[in-house]
Amino acid sequence: MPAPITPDAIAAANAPHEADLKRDYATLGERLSRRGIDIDAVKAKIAAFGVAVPSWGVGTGGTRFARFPGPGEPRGIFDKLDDCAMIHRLTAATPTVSLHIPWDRADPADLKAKAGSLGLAFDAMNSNTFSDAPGQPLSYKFGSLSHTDKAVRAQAVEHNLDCIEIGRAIGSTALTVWIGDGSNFPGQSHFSKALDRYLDAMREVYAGLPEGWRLFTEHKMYEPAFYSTVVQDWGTNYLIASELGPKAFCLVDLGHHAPNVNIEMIVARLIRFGKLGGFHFNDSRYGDDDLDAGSVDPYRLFLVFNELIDAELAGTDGFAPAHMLDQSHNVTDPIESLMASAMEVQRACACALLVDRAALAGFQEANDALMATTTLKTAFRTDVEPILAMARLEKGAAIDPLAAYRASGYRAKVAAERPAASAGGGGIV
Ligand code: LRH
Ligand code: MN
Ligand code: MN
Repeated sequence: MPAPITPDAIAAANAPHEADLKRDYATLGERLSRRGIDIDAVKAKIAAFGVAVPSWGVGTGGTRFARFPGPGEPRGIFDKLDDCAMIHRLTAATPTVSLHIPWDRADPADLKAKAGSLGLAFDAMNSNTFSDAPGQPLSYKFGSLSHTDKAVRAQAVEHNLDCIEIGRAIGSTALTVWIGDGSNFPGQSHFSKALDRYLDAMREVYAGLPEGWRLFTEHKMYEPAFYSTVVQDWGTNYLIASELGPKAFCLVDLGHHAPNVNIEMIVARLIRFGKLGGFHFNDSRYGDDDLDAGSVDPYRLFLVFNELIDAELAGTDGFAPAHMLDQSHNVTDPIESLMASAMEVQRACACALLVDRAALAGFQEANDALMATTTLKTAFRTDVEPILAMARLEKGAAIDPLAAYRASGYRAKVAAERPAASAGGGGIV
């Protein structure tokens, strides 16, 4: 096991930056107080904010064409948890890990013990019926929960119930279901019958939810199916969550929409009807690119958080969306990318907390379009880095996590212990 970075090493990395940070924080605090904002209150919110790391994100994902593994690729879930712990120690922003079964299958007692020893807990479980596990009796080539064959559907239901069992044993309280079911040719699949079969199967999964659990259904417009997809957009997802019942909610993966779709508005709609379950944060330019959160369009991420903070301040009943990352890394060290993304999500949240909501409401009422949009821009343009860094410092994390990570030599250490992974074909979707 690699030596995790110690509090002393983090303190040593922080020492040369501390005085500057304190000055920057005080200056920003003064500027914000002129706007009627208490910087310490914003910092407290950020300190309490966490986003889950996807276990699959700490490995090199690859594309449909190739995978170029980096040094020190995790060999399995226990190595992945070590990497996740590194991310959390340096950022104090990722206290939980979201597992994918069967990729992360292991004895639940061992999973729980390992995570506990690293100070981590588990977020939503993710089932996988979009690929065939070795030795699996029936194939998902033509679908899973919506398959025409009842036996395949039953196998997929059983897998989801199994994920719930594992989740229950390790302290998770949610199951995320994304299926790749769909068709490649017009006429290949009967749209309504496929959806009905999916709903029937999901009713069985829903019936297996333990007390206090939530079920997240995740939509995605296309891929791997290229003509039609069973759970293709937020509208269908909303209908599904409504059909299933009060424990079912929609999960919004930012990369799963048509180009130009107004994602923040979808978020607002789902909030309005009490069906927003949570997020898979990432960024994209073309499709489900799974790029680092906020790396392409940070303003969109901010606009999503603008809706979330608006709902939180309005005291929307039972509002508790799950925040998770879902990324795939091909050209960066995954630990660095995940740290950067967690901080981008925090940044979007902090900026959204700075929006002058009374002013915005006034401009909206008065139809003052320019001042309304300027109100959002004023918040977005504020450099909140001192708030994020101070929250990290006070929690024993790094002022500059990327620099501290590079200085730690962690990647070289794990590369010495973990055998080099072989390059190969396509990765995850
Ligand atoms: C599908 C998806 C879904 C899967 C993950 C690996 O594209 O976003 O969340 O579980 O990728
Ligand atoms: Mn996703
Ligand atoms: Mn995806």
